[in-house]
Amino acid sequence: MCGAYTLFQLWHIPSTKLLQRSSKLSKDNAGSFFMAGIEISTRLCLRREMQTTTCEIANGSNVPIIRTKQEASSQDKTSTKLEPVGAFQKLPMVMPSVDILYSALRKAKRVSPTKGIVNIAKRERNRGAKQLDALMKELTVPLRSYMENFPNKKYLHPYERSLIELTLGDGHYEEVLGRVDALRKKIQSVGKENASLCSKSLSKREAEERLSEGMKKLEEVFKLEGKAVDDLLNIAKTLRAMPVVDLETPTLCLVGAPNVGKSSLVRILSTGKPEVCNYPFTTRGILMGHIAINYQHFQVTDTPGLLKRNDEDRNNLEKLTLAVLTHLPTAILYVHDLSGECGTLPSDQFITYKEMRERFNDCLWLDIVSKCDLLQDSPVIFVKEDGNIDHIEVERYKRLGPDGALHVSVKSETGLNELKARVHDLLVSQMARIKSKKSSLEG
Ligand SMILES: Nc1nc2c(ncn2[C@@H]2O[C@H](COP(=O)(O)OP(=O)(O)OP(=O)(O)O)[C@@H](O)[C@H]2O)c(=O)[nH]1
Ligand SMILES: [Mg+2]
Repeated sequence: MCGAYTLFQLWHIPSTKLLQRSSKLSKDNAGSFFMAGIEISTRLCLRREMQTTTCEIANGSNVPIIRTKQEASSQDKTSTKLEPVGAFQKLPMVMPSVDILYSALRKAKRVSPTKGIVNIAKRERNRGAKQLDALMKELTVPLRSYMENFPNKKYLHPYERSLIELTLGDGHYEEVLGRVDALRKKIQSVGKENASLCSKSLSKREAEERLSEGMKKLEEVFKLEGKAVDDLLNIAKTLRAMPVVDLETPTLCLVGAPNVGKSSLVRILSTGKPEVCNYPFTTRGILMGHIAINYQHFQVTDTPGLLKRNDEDRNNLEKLTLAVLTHLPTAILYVHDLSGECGTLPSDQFITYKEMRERFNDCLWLDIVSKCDLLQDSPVIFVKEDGNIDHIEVERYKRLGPDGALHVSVKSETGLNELKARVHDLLVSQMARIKSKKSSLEG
């Protein structure tokens, strides 16, 4: 008997259904399954980073293509594999702009003039200049701290960099930080200008007027541009909510065309409960789950489906899948649906599969033909003598899937025990790879 802990972390375009589902990862996640004849009991693990979270994915085609093919797999996998991730969990807390403003106004108004100034006009202009200076500082200090503590995107792990681009939209992160900094500079200049004017007042009345005008101007500027701070707050919330990935923990990544049964298999392999529906792109983001077998910890990610098309035409959901494969040390469980149910022709699945296989050829890999309850028994392949090799390969694929693929069915439970056993082996091999990579880097 061995323990297994599983919990799922969702990261996807919000849908009410998913949000509801994602918020109740609770005791009903507990369960058990059999692997290679051994019963594996599953329990809930309450680690903070395994909590279910959601975030929005940017729409539109303005998001850059993730680096492609050899560039992606060779460079990123080798050079960045063990770089730290987790920058999103260290982001500073951002105060809503309205809170910054009202707290700054309150504090500034409490500032009294320097003691010992007897002349009333002098005292008043001293008070005015000091209050305007205080207001300027109270408004700019938090903004400066955000500028210093939000990481520069270019120093992030490439996986986190991709997440920023794909979830927020390309350039949005930098644009918002730029607006926050511009606001800081504007407040600084308006504050200095008005404090200086106030300090030159010739009478008490003039000093009072200049103080009041200065306060009003600073307030106006902050109100006008303060949305930048609120946008930054939303960015921080979104990024902080992203699933925490541990680069040293073996990860199984389920990949395949939309609607082929990836999430259904994830539900079998872990106690995570991603949504399963009979339409493409049900899974609208990366779902990060955890399994522990024999006291070993593994991560599982369910990903959006990949269609047969060029990278330039891929939507952000597909790009997320590629980002995971490109930047995380994953083993791949590639799911093929030959039943005709999923909406992508087997011949098209074959083309995408070949491309992915070539692109991520360093990854440990397991092929699964899903929904085998819908397939005819004992498929027979008739090969004509004059058949062209490519054609034979496709025909063979359409009936059997790739060589060595395991045929499984979630519905009839065919092949599931073998699948679990093979997944375990795969993840253990992935663990050995990670360890050897780590020791070669350390040595
Ligand atoms: N007959 C049969 N149907 C299955 C099997 N596995 C999954 N399905 C059905 O296939 C449909 C798609 O399943 P999902 O698990 O949501 O597929 P997916 O690949 O995660 O889909 P996307 O998230 O949209 O990419 C659902 O209607 C499932 O009930 C199976 O073994 N047999
Ligand atoms: Mg799915």
